[in-house]
Amino acid sequence: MNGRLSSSSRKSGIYMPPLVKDWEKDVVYLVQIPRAGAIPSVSPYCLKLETWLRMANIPYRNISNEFSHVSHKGQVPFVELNGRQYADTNHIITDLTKTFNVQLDSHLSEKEWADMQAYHCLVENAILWLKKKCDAFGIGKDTPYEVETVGKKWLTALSIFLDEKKFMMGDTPTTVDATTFATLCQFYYLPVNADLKNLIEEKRNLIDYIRNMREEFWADWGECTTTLSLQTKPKQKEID
Ligand SMILES: N[C@@H](CCC(=O)N[C@@H](CS)C(=O)NCC(=O)O)C(=O)O
Repeated sequence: MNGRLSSSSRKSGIYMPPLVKDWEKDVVYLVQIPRAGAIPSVSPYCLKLETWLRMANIPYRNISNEFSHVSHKGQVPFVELNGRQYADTNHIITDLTKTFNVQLDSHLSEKEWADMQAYHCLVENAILWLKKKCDAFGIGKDTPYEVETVGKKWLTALSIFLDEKKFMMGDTPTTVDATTFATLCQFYYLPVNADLKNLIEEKRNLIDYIRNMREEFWADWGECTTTLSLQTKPKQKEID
């Protein structure tokens, strides 16, 4: 981010009566569900977007949706910027990348960029589908065994792709890391499925990856999951 806002993208987002009435110019207000005890957010999308804002070094403030406020698309998280509302994490990331001239992915070659898109789809569409299936065990058509088998295959693919790299695309974090981290955390820190958690524990590189991302972007993890405050900042490195 170079701190200079692009004038063309100032007009994106849609006008909705803002939740934050006394908003400050060029500050992103991230509206998300309240904090939880084991993980900063039990919503993978909220954790993904907050992680991305930290990675992109964009000035933001958290606002609790108090389990009631939702975007014009009926979902959380959403953001407000300069009195306008932006919904859906992928669209928000695209818009804020332009608006704040974020350079997170700009070092990638075309081929790396294409790989990043493919892995983004694996993580967001496939693995998050998996979480929904796990949450709905006994309701859907797939048996727990079938869902776990698919899940193990995908998590193994992720581990093989990650290999010895610190972040998904190498030494430098990119957008796909926000999604990957937020998704892995759901399986690792929440009681979603014991077998899938065990698989993550067996794959040392997935554990190291979670640890690297926490160290890099969530040094206040312990503080925010203890105090449940939405206002903590990653001031100093802290890991347990
Ligand atoms: N594609 C959306 C998905 C967001 C989403 O599904 N959020 C959940 C909370 S984790 C939600 O608001 N669900 C309510 C609904 O979809 O009606 C995004 O990336 O922001």
